[in-house]
Amino acid sequence: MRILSSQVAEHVGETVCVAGWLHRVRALKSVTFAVVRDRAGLVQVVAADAELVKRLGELPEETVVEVEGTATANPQAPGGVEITSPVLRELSDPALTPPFDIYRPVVTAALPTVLDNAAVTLRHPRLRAPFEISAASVSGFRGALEGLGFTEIHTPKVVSSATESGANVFKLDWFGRNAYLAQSPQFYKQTMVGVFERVFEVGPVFRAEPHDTARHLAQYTSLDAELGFVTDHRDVMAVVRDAVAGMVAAIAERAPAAVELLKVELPEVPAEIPSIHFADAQELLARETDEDPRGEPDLAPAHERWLCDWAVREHGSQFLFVTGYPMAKRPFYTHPDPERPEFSNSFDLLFRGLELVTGGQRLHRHSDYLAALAARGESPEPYAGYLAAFAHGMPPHGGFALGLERFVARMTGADNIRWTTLFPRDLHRLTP
Ligand code: AMO
Repeated sequence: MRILSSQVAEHVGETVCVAGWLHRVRALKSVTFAVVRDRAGLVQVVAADAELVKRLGELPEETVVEVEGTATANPQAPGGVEITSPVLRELSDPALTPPFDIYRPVVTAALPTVLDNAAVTLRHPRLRAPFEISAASVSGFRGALEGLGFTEIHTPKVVSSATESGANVFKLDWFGRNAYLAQSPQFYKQTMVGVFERVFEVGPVFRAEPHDTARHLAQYTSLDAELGFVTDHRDVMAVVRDAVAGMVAAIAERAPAAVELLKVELPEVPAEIPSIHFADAQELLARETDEDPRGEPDLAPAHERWLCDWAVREHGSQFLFVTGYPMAKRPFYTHPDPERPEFSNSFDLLFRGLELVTGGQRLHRHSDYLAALAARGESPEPYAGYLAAFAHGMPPHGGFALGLERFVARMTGADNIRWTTLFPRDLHRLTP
């Protein structure tokens, strides 16, 4: 019976069979050591038989093999166990040599080489690890939201109108009609609050971002949630907190090897994440830095970084909510702050210097939507399907979206979110 490399130690003295990739072959005078890699890790195989030694000398690394032999304890072997007296079967053709040495612990290749050859280079344990953290994060997000009574939904990625303000939308031909790639599930998740009260979605979104930065992709994975019967944006922030805490806990639980390998420092998620109002953040920046951002409608990336450092110093938290962004910079569905209508009941969550989440309370009255669109000089016509939900009774609600690649990049210390994206799509990259 085939077992995983990590299970060999449990079968010392028995015949075992392991399948994987020939990770490394090292010939000594009398024996040859081969290391086989499978999804669970590595196991050493010791060949003494002259014919097998010769064959191992010829077989290129990355060839897919099956090895049957005796599980033998050896304190000197990695993991304290190895497979001796092996019989080796090739399960595929001899492999081509990878574009760079994927067997050395340190990654020496530059990002473009890694991305151009992702199907092979991501086999490097250090390059694969962020995706194990990514999978654990999504699992944690799902678990946290399901625990809070949210229903998972799947909404169309080809849509008939833009959802997020701005021109960064991909247009395509849909049987002769104009269509767009969804920038977010915003409209659909709000609409589904009218059906399920609480919904979430994990899916791809598309942004025709013309800028070439280490934190923007043209396609990324958005973790979205939306819930009804909120008092204001603070109820949404409490859900963000629980979702992020669930994600961090799931990384520790489900991806301990990746955490260890990448030396990930998992952050504490405070029971209540500190928050600062946008206007107060600007005052603080004006008072304590050389810059005076007051009057600007948004925070610059450098301001976000400074505020994150401030949150660590002041509150001992690596997470910081900035609330109350000016209405002028937020999409038309945003709910204003009833006390100060030039500001919104919205927020961003900053983490280790970067915006990770955007969210807020939404308008929920049909008449408010008509007024908001009119104020922006927009016709309600393209939004008819969306607006219908509000005409049929919609509770006060709000929600948020978290960018998965950014989350994993910040978690693993990657300097570019392309290290945490399997096949990045951006200004330049459409293949592989
Ligand atoms: P927003 O446009 O701010 O909000 O996006 C939410 C989060 O998604 C991530 N993100 C990106 N990640 C990679 N590449 C990009 N080009 C990119 N753009 C955004 C960020 C960001 O915080 N509908 C609203 C959310 C809501 O209010 O529910 C929205 O999409 O982490």
